[in-house]
Amino acid sequence: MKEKDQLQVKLNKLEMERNGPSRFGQSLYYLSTEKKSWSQGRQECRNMGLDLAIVNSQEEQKFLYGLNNACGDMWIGLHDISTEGKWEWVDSTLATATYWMKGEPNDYGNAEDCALISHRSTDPLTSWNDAGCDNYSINWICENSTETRGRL
Ligand SMILES: [Ca+2]
Ligand SMILES: [Ca+2]
Ligand SMILES: [Ca+2]
Repeated sequence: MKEKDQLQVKLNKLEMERNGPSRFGQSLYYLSTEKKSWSQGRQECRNMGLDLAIVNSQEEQKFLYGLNNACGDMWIGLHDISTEGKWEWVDSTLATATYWMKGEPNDYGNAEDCALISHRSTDPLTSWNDAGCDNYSINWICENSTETRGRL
């Protein structure tokens, strides 16, 4: 990596740490201050040795919904990039419990493979939407779980 790129990675890290972390259960979460695509957001998490957030319980889902005071959309670590309609987490486990909004996931234009938490729904337990992974810029949530920390 070029020196300038490394500096940018460091800056982004500092920026995210300034905005967090928030704690819930055994995990720490960093809500981004910037808005980026799912793919870029995921890369930012990985630059911190983390990954996008994985929703393991209803309680965690409610907590994550409440993370963004500005009420914007937030990327989570869920996608159906490998097989259309097969939603998997960034740790390759299949999503069993899901919290989609009514009518979602709709794979609009056959081009929506990444999941976000939306505040268009007022119910945290029906607030997911699928959107394009590379052409929609919103906030994202990195999670530092005990599993991640075990790997570091
Ligand atoms: Ca989690
Ligand atoms: Ca899809
Ligand atoms: Ca959608």
